[in-house]
Amino acid sequence: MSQTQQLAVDMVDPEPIRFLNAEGRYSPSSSAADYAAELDGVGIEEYKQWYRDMVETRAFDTEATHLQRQGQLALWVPSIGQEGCQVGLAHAAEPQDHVFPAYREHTVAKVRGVDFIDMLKLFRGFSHGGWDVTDPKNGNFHLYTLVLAAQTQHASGYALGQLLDAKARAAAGTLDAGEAGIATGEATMAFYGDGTSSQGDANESMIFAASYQTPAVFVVQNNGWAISVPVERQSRTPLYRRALGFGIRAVQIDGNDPLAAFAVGRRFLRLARDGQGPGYIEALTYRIGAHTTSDDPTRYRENAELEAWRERDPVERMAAYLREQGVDDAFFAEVAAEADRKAKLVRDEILQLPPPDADAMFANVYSEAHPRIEEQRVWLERYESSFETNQEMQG
Ligand SMILES: Cc1ncc(C[n+]2csc(CCOP(=O)(O)OP(=O)(O)O)c2C)c(N)n1
Ligand SMILES: [Mg+2]
Repeated sequence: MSQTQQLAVDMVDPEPIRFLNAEGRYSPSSSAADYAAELDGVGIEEYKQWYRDMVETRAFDTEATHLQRQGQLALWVPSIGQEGCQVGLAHAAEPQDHVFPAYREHTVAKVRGVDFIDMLKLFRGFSHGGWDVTDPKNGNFHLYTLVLAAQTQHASGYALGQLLDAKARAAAGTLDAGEAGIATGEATMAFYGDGTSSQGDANESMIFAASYQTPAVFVVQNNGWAISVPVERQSRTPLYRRALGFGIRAVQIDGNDPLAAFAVGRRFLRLARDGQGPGYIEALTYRIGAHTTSDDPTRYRENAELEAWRERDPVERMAAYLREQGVDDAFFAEVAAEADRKAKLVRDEILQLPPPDADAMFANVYSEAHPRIEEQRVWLERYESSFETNQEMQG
């Protein structure tokens, strides 16, 4: 056995932090006790909203997959199965916090205020990003990033900026520096996947966060797979231990338990805002669907694994918890009907959107005119108009 394997075996991991068991019963793991107070003040209305967010996003997600299958989207990235950690973490964030997603964070996007229709625009090729990050309605939710780990650098840099701004305010005497560090009053959360944790960018981002003690919280949704590569091939240790190696506080949570995600997210974000440095949350979850609509997971994973995770579905778990609290059938029926209504609305709206102006793709490359880009624009214009000429000739 190599030394690396030996080290991995020697350290004992605490149980992942969990409040709801697989059946949705309140049954905290030993590691959860320290976080229970973070749920104080969260009442049944909040829990019902979390459930609604998950169900509406799932209905939208399913509709988006249908749209792709019907040729209306170029690609779709399903998030079914991962709504639990997303809903908890999204609600743990404060309005002033910033969120840098990968591409599968549809529940987080929804909670922060992004419209479903805007989430589809990118995948229909109708927009370079989908939504306006500077519009306050979109909750500081930055653009989806398909280049793995690029967003971890954006997030780490943004958090450094939050810290430097706070330092400048402290120097100007408008902010109390506090004893533990500089309280920024706002934090940055970066989402990425288990596979992405192997990228250099993700690791460099953690070095910056640790060295400068920035208010960054890294969230790794460990869904077991990077397309067809299992997480065991990516790492000889549980992923959260890597963050410990960088000197970042890190824990592992049950990623299908919205309560655990909320409690740990709330604590880590608050510590970050208070000047106590960065955090790292490894959420153990599973993607129930394909990696994207271009993938066929039956080629690389076992049905038994999928079924075992279906048993731990975050939406079902939350429903069971709500029922235990006395929430009745009428609520669940109303949520289901509203989710269907919104999914249908998105379908109708996306099909009616006018196609974008082709010039926009050239206009957005450089801030000023560029001869090569102009050459390409003219070429496309001529090419497009050649069809009109042909049609006229045929007519
Ligand atoms: C820099 C870069 N390399 C490779 C890819 C191709 N790619 C897209 S998704 C993916 C797997 C990512 O897995 P993970 O980080 O676990 O996220 P998940 O898709 O499971 O949410 C790969 C290799 C890419 N988009 N960007
Ligand atoms: Mg993954």
